[in-house]
Amino acid sequence: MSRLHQSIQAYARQLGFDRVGVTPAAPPAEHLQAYREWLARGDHGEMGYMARPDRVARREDPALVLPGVRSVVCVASSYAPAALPETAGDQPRGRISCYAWGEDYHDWMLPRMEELAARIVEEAGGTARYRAYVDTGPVLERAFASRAGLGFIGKNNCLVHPRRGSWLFLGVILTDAALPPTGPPLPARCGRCTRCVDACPTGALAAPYRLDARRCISYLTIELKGPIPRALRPLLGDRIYGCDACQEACPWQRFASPTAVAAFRAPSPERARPALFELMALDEEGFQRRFRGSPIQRLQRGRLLRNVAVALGNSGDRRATPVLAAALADPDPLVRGHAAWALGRLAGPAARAALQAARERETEPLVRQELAAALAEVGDR
Ligand code: B12
Repeated sequence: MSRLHQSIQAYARQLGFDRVGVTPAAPPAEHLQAYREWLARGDHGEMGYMARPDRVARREDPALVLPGVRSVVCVASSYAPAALPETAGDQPRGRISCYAWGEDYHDWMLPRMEELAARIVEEAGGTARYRAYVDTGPVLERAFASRAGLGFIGKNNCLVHPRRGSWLFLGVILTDAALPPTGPPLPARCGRCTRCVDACPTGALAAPYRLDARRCISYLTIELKGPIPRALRPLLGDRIYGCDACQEACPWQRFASPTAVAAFRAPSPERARPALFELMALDEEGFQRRFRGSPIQRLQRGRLLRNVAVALGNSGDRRATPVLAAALADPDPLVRGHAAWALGRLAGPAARAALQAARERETEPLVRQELAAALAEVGDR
């Protein structure tokens, strides 16, 4: 290991990162191929930023992001969850993906990556330039991280480390400094296992390595801005923010010990398995107060309550009827429409009465459609 790499590694550890590696700035051909095929199939759904020609060009050629770029420093931080204490069974609870149990990971990773980058620039002679990204840059982060030796790509698409599993946030620092590469890439270790493919609740893993985001619960509950397709709603179960199914099923997760980063842990079990009646009743101010500093804040209230309504519909628990009936008067049509769907699923006389009353006053065409479908479900007498 070169002296420079030793120093990068020691400093990355000091900052709290679990893994660091360096790779040349050209994205590997087989990953670019996988990306192009993914776009060609339309698997990116409504994530237009993944397909915009200028962004595609940047993912293919990082020199368009940072002219003269030569190296990519990749970091990984574990967010592996600890076992949760029991939550009270007094009302239905939602399931939040464990990457969102703690603080927003961008807020934790980026300032530390800036510090790491500043150190690298200093060691590389002081004139190097860099750009640091977590998630939001036009960079194929998994591709570079796998090439830098941080893990292998699993059939669930995730970067998996044989001893740390795939509960890993990734970050990349592009720099024009010529840094000695690490590696070699770890060999793929999925073998004949297809547990992730079999575990996906919606069949989003259409085949090993192939993720159709349009069916992925992470996309449906976080990225999708409009209504969730009706046929997929029952398959979401109690998931209201992201999904961990394809990672929970992976045998390599059993070697991961819980994250050492306090900011990524759930401050209370409520963060991981929140009581749904309370969430359904949140107004804008309550939403902001409750989710300040969490990745869920970026989802905005309307989309969260859309997801909560679906989970309540799936709960089969008619005690949810009053909160859902109240949501039929929500200012946000997205919330009203999904509350209507949930009431149609729960059925019963109170749900029917609430739906009929809402039909009298509702003017939004999409919500009227939802009301009509829900009333057909409960038997409109
Ligand atoms: C768009 C996006 C999504 C979309 C689409 C995901 C997808 N699989 O494409 C949605 C919203 C569905 C999503 C979901 C999730 N995401 Co996301 N997402 C991204 C983002 C912003 C871009 C990903 C992208 O470029 N997709 C296009 C596809 C083609 O690329 P890819 O996913 O990187 O897949 C690569 C490999 O699978 C490989 N590959 C595919 N097939 C083959 C075949 C062969 C032979 C080879 C060699 C390679 C190969 O090539 C691809 C390109 O390198 C990245 C951040 C970033 N800038 O990279 C985070 C990122 C990938 N997401 C992340 C996370 C944590 C998640 C979730 C776990 C969150 C959750 N719990 O809900 C899920 C996991 C879903 C899954 N199984 O992939 C992490 C992944 C960390 C890791 N250990 O892998 C990232 C890196 C964010 C971060 N900075 O930490 N995400």
